[in-house]
Amino acid sequence: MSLRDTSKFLSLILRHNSQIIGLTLDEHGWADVDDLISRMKTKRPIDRVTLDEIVATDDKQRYSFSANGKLIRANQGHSLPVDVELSELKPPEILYHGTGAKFCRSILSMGLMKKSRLYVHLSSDIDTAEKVGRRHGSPRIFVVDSGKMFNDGFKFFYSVNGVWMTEHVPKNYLSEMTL
Ligand code: HQG
Repeated sequence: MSLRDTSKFLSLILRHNSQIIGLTLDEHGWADVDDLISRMKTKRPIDRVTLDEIVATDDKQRYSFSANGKLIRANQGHSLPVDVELSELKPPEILYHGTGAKFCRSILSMGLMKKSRLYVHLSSDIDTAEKVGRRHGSPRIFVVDSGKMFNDGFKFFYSVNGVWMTEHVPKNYLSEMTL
């Protein structure tokens, strides 16, 4: 089992389905590290040293330990209804959203929807948006007029690993970039 596979499994548990290993997250998305390790034994065995390595080297810094190291949570990306204490902030004037070409027509008619996650995910740079878009096939990038949205009263959140989020982007704040 590669570290990457284990990390993907960790992401599934900590963001979407902790119950597949019978793990309970608290209201802020934290799991007890010892409990997690012991429950992962039958599915994807992991020890504390490997878990520390995954958290430290993760390319998107997806996970955090609590200050005392006894708890772990995903920093963002959840579909499980937990409050990971995101910072509510004024966003940059422009943010980007990467998606697949197959979704463009629907996005242009309904705006950006959060679908299964708690928020629509946005990035402050085009490269990241393009990578996110590639996960869904031929990539497309939307420019989000986040400055105007903020002035119009929409809330924006920022995670400790640098992802911007909002609940919905109506279509009038979107324009498609030519790649
Ligand atoms: C699309 C990954 C049709 C949306 C990434 C996206 C990110 C619509 C897909 C993070 C739509 C949902 C989140 C509409 C939105 N009609 N399609 N009206 N509105 N969509 O995976 O943003 O590696 O839930 O464009 O890097 O792709 O997991 O969201 O294509 O940061 O850490 O519906 O997940 O990070 O897909 O990705 P997702 P996402 P991790």
